[in-house]
Amino acid sequence: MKKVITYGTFDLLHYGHILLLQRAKELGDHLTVGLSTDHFNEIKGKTSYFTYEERKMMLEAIKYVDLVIPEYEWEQKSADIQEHQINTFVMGDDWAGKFDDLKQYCEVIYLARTPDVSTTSIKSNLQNG
Ligand code: C2G
Repeated sequence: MKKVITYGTFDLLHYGHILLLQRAKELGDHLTVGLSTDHFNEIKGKTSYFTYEERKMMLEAIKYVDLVIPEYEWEQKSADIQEHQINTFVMGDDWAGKFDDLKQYCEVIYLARTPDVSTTSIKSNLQNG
């Protein structure tokens, strides 16, 4: 079984997230998502609209997602990859190059971001009407 992992906040879930998850799942048979906890969001300088539990429930409802685990810190990825016997690590290409150190553990793939949609733009569009 080919196992894939990706990480993120996935707040205000939108089609850019879904297209990332769909393409990530196409790279294997099983997709694990490392979901940023509310505390890790603070470390990342993000505040999510939905709580970790709410975001986790929504991700678990997506047919491409097989397992959701908490992402507590930047440094946990190599341990996750080894513990979960991951073959492929995937991120959107806004992260291109940032996780190349993981190539010693698994395949690292950066997928093109979906243009013209982001949680930030959704929030600002709603605020500005
Ligand atoms: N994404 C995308 N297209 C968009 C928006 C997001 O492909 N229009 C992808 C991002 O590139 C990322 C994933 O969807 O791979 C989740 O996006 P975020 O929730 O914004 O994740 P981020 O805050 O970048 O967290 O340790 C890694 C971090 O947790 C990544």
